[in-house]
Amino acid sequence: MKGIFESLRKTRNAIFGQIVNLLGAGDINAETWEDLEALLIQGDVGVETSLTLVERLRKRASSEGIYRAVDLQKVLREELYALLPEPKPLNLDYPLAVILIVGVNGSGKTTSIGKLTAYFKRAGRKVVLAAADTFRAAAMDQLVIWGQRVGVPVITGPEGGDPSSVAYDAIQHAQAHKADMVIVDTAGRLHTQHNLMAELEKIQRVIAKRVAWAPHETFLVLDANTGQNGLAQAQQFLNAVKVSGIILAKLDGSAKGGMVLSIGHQLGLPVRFVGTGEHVEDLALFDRQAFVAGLLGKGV
Ligand SMILES: Nc1nc2c(ncn2[C@@H]2O[C@H](COP(=O)(O)OP(=O)(O)OP(=O)(O)O)[C@@H](O)[C@H]2O)c(=O)[nH]1
Ligand SMILES: [Mg+2]
Repeated sequence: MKGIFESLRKTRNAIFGQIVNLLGAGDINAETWEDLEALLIQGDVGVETSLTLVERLRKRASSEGIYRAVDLQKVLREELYALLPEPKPLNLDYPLAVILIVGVNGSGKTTSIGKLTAYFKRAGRKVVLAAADTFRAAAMDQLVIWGQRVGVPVITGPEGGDPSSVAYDAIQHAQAHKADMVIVDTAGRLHTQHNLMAELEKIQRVIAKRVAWAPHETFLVLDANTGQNGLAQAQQFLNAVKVSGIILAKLDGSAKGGMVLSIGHQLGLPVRFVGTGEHVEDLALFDRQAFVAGLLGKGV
């Protein structure tokens, strides 16, 4: 089982290690700020967030009389941490909690659901899965396999059937069997597929009719390899459904972990979990301190 620190190895080696080196020696000058800004942007932190960060560092350097680059390292660590929204507890404390999972094709939705199910089962919850990706029979089969692996029931429907009715059936099954959590898988879609986006809204509406305040959490799964493009995708999903948090899948293979900073700063969304590999246990609850340590390395 890999943790956040290890999963950020590529991100750390690619860009953030260079940032730490840049702040390794010498006095701060105009070039330091320019190089820092360029490296942050290269590190998929996003232009807006990178500019904000550099501005905050400049202000602090000037107000605190910092002139040695090495003394900026600690300030950088603090400001990276401050960019991440303070996590509130997950909103799942209900007799029947419903989680809706959305995202583009192949982002890692179904795999993340398998891992999430194991995570919540360990926490003592009784989970039912809804295979509301009725687009492809293979997609439902994939979730059924995860259900068997983790040992929870999976409710499916006919191929090409209405995904909302699968969500509806899963909630009914959960109510009848005294389960306390339903996780709904959906078909991957692009924001340009308006009918599919409308379908998501419908699933959300049907769930809301069956269970008060549901879906209690709606997680958008982003592939960590998409970097800043993932943010543009996210914006479109936010227009269709009430996304409450991000699952950042495939962080282990990505050098673009810096995108987490702009997810928090530009979208105002918390990253809740990160995918750290392909196995059932490869899911880490997001932790701000571990994340910043993972970016900068243990020496900072
Ligand atoms: N290394 C790594 N691979 C992952 C992770 N999460 C998912 N994958 C892989 O990514 C691929 C796609 O994952 P799926 O879970 O099928 O993605 P999906 O979003 O359900 O895809 P569609 O249903 O087709 O939209 C699979 O090969 C997974 O094994 C992760 O955290 N790390
Ligand atoms: Mg899937």
